Amino acid sequence: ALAAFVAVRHELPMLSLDNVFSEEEFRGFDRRVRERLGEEGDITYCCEPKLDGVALSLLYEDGALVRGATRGDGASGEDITANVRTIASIPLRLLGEGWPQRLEVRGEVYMPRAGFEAFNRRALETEGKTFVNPRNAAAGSLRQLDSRITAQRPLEFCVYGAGVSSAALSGRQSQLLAQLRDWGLRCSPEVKVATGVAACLEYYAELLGRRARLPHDIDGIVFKVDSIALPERLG
Ligand code: D41
Repeated sequence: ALAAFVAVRHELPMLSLDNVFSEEEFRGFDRRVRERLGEEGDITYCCEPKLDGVALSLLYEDGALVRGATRGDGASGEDITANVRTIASIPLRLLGEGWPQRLEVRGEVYMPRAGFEAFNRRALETEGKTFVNPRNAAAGSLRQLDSRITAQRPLEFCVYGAGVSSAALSGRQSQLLAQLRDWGLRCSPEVKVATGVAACLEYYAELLGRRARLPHDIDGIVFKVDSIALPERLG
């Protein structure tokens, strides 16, 4: 067990997300995107469920996992490598070929509902206390100084993007996720590309209809301009 976690400064900040809470506000977001890009036509978005977990940075060197760190405040987090190494869906080595010598991926650690229910039942029997929700259970599980405890928790990981990379990656978010999947990282099966506001709203309605039946909690949907060069132009 560790005595404490060591602070990690993110080479590239882990940004946060903006919220919209209505169709009206989403249309406003899309309008601002088109205005700033000088785009008359429909914008293509990568639509992703917003997994309700804990954001994580994973650093791979020569294909080997060398560091796992929490997002923290976005500028710096904590080194939780030992805990991260116990999560089965996080590969210790990247698969396939062509990965950059140095590659940071970012994603969400979460506890699926079924695992949470089972874990909470056991926690009630053995310790007489439970976690309020899967998100708190995931966060508490990652905060363990003894990684043997983390190893017993039903945690899963889904990748949602890349950070630093020693080589250029795909210019589209959707293709980046497909590439990361080929390299052995799990990615949500619910990710879809949608062109224009109507298609985005359809994705939203469809996922909302299945929300209660998903294997994990979500606390929203993330719409990303699919062309990665464009968000950089958008600031
Ligand atoms: O599923 C998520 N929780 C999720 C979080 C996601 N699918 N995509 C995300 N994308 C980003 C950017 C666009 C900033 C790379 C995120 C987050 N950020 C995020 N998670 C926690 C803070 C920010």
